[in-house]
Amino acid sequence: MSTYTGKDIQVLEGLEPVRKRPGMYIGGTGKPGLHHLLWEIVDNAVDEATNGYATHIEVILHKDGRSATVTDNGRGIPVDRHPTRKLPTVEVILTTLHSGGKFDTTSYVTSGGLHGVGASVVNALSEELVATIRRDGGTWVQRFARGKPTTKLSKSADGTRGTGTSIFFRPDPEIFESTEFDREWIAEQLEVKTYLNGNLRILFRDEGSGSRQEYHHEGGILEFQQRLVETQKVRPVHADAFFVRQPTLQHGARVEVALQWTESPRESIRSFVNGIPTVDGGTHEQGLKDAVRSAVRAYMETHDLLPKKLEISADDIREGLVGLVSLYMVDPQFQGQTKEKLNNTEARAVVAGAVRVELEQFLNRHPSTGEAIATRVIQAAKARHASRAAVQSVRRATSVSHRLNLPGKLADCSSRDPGESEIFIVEGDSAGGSAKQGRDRRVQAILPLRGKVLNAEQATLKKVSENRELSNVVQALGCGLGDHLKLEHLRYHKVILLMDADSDGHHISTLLLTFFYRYMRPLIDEGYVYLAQPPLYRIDAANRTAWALDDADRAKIEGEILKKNRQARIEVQRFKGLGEMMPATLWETTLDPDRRRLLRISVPDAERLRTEQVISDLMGKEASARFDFIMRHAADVEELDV
Ligand code: 1YM
Repeated sequence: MSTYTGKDIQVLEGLEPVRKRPGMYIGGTGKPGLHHLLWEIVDNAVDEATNGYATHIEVILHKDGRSATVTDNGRGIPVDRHPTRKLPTVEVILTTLHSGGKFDTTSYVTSGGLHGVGASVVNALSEELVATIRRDGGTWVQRFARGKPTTKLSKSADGTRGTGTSIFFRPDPEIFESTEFDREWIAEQLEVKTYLNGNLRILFRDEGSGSRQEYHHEGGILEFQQRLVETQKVRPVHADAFFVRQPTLQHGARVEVALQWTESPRESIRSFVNGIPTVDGGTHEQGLKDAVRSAVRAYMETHDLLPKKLEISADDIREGLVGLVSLYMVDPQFQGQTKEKLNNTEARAVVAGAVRVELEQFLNRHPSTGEAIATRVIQAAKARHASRAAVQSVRRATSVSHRLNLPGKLADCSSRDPGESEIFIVEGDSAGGSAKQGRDRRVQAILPLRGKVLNAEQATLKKVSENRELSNVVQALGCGLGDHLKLEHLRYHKVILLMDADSDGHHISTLLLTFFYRYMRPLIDEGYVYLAQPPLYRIDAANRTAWALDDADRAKIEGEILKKNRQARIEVQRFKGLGEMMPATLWETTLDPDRRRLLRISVPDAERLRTEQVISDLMGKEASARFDFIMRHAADVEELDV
């Protein structure tokens, strides 16, 4: 292992460009950009650990929730004088862009490309940063503000034991939309790091809540794989997962893969390069897919398990697969908007080569597993053929004669202009009745739902199209679904879910949102989907009537009334359901565009991946988890006065 000294550094430029165009360096100035700062510093500490110099990492989220300290017990960033800059090396590292031996692949092997640039970018975008280094028997401290040193590097203590680096930073509110960190996200990402580096220990302390959590997963990605299968509540079709670790490959690469087929109707592959998630996949993921396709196909051919008349696609082979691939390589190149897609062409063959033969041998050595997987693949292929037929029938129903095929229960509006038209999807016939009478017929359509809404998360497209309630929704909206969705055929630009404010209502909303998310995603992306907010209470006092959405709202309104008149007689009526509300009341509180409040459902880009996770984690088999989901996520929804 070569060692690092000041002379390895290539000096490029100052930090002004980072503050001028932060997006170029961290992808954006929203929540992911903010957290990117933390990942950069953590990755430097993790690098020090994976290179064998550090064993412990501590991450502290400070009480303000807007600043953090990351500490490792590695060698400590060098404090010697930089030969050309006549400054301490640590100062050069923190104040110049692209500085650092990490680009010189001989001195640093495992850092994640873009992420190696890190520390100076974090410094540039922090209101304050303090580097504390223990090294050569002393403790050195230097402070910075917005990338510029505010003190010189000075020795603050002698006779220090041990070595290590500690970086405190507080992101700059002038740069970021918000500087508040998300503790759950941080905890989750730190834990993932420990799955990817089985030897690593990370201690996470949240001073806000006083909680401490140590992450350490010796089982590595195999353990991660099992955990994913458990949290997604999908049933595996074979007991033991496939696992392979190839520590020495061409191009200095090493790879680890874990795979398990499940009953889930979708595949879920997560990929990582040098311990960093590659959200958009890339060549390594492609290599894994190549290997899976050819190994499973070869196995099925050898054992004569391929049905004669059934055509089997690569997607069929991966249906239900929960897989992980973690690649370590020198000089990874990333592409795409957020630089989260691996681009190195050699990675495809490296990963495919590391997995293909091993996987085929695994199948041959475990015949019951091999057969279970083959059965799963055949089932997927059959379901695909059946669902293609189903989609075609839905398509016929929605496109050919648009108007003639509207569901019988729909009370349509008279306008034909989708831009001004709204559809309320209402739970139950009696609420539907009130809504039909109370609405503005010109632009408001009502579709009552009666039967059970299917949980789309667990169902195939065929099942979905057989569910009467969902197919009524699809027909009423008129735009088709899945790959065949045509937004220009959507008949209403506001699709509003109107449900009771109780747990049954939340449940139905959740099921419908899951369905939209999985099968009609563009509706959510375009901001066409809303939740109506019917009141829970009617409050009467002194000839005036007010409506409260929930208990907090009720307390607030009562407080206001009592402030005006301490003797006021207040009468409160709790609605048991929308069905018992008079049509006029429903209009006044919930339907009238001038007075109602709607929540628009949105999934910001950055949240997309996590939403994906939350949906599959929580929409699994357990009913109670589903309630949880909507209760917590109601707060994520953007509030609009429409
Ligand atoms: C809390 C963050 O940055 N630790 C850390 C960083 C470095 C070293 C040790 C280090 C590296 C080398 C030699 C070498 C460095 N990173 C860079 C740069 N923790 C944290 N711990 N001696 C110490 O690379 O050979 C330079 S030193 F610039 F590359 F990022």
